[in-house]
Amino acid sequence: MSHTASSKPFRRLLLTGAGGGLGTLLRERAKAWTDVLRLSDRTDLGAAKEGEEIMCCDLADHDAVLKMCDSVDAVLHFGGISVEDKFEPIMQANILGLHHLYEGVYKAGVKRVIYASSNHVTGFYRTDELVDADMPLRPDSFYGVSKCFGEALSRYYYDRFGIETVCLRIGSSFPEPRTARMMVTYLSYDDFVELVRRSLLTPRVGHTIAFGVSNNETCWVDNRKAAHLGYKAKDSSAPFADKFPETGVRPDPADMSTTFQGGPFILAGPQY
Ligand code: NAI
Ligand code: 15L
Repeated sequence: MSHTASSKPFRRLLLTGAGGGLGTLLRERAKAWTDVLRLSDRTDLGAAKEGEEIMCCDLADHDAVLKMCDSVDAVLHFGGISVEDKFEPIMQANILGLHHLYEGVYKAGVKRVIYASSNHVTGFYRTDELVDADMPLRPDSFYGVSKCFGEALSRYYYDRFGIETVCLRIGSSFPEPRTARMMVTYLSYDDFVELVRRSLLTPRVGHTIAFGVSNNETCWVDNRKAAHLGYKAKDSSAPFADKFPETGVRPDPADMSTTFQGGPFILAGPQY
């Protein structure tokens, strides 16, 4: 994972979704790991700053995605639809787009991808269950289903071609928790960056599923199968307890979104 031209571990990293919430954070923080940070999104990213190059495209554009992957050492894939939506846009960005990305990664000889999966691949587990990486997927939305596809596709590229991926099942990574549920799923920005750093720099990751949560008082996930990453959360949602004294969710038999870990995504899906 290292090269000799500079003290940084990578020569060129690709960051997709660079205009989004987590992408904007990584645009600043990932520069510590690479000589050149290649940024991509379908939205305008402004002018390239020092140490950056910009190659914007839509993930649904096959040829552009293949070009975007050329000459990169590893990919931080944070682009795509990040909430529940109609199936068509999710399919274009998160399913077709992901296939384009892995074709590009294969053709460019990229060795590792850090893939933004989501807690919504297991959102249909109840809030009194502890979920680990080997339990069957139980997506809670079309969005969650698309992230299951990403986990399966990356597994296939590892088994078939040895391309390593760390699938980060991110909880809720925002400056602070926004709801009582997020007191459980909160991942602070610093913990998020540390999890990404370890996912990139751990010498061998194979195909790893890691849950992205801070050290919150209530926890719905068991991260022991990602112990080789050495990730130890430093932050917690506890300082926000005054805002959300009813941490978690109070189950209400009349409202499915309170019974399952996926919360509002449970009811956001198709309205037939
Ligand atoms: P975001 O919605 O702020 O950023 C996503 C970016 O992807 C946007 O800038 C958007 O323009 C871009 N994008 C969407 N469709 C695209 C397409 N077809 N082609 C190219 N770019 C496209 O989301 P956020 O919060 O930054 O999340 C980043 C990733 O992490 C997403 O994949 C999301 O699903 C995942 N994630 C985030 C969580 C969080 O708490 N922030 C929780 C779980 C997963
Ligand atoms: C996600 O997967 C979304 O990308 C993010 O916007 C949040 O809604 C998060 O899950 C969550 O569950 O809070």
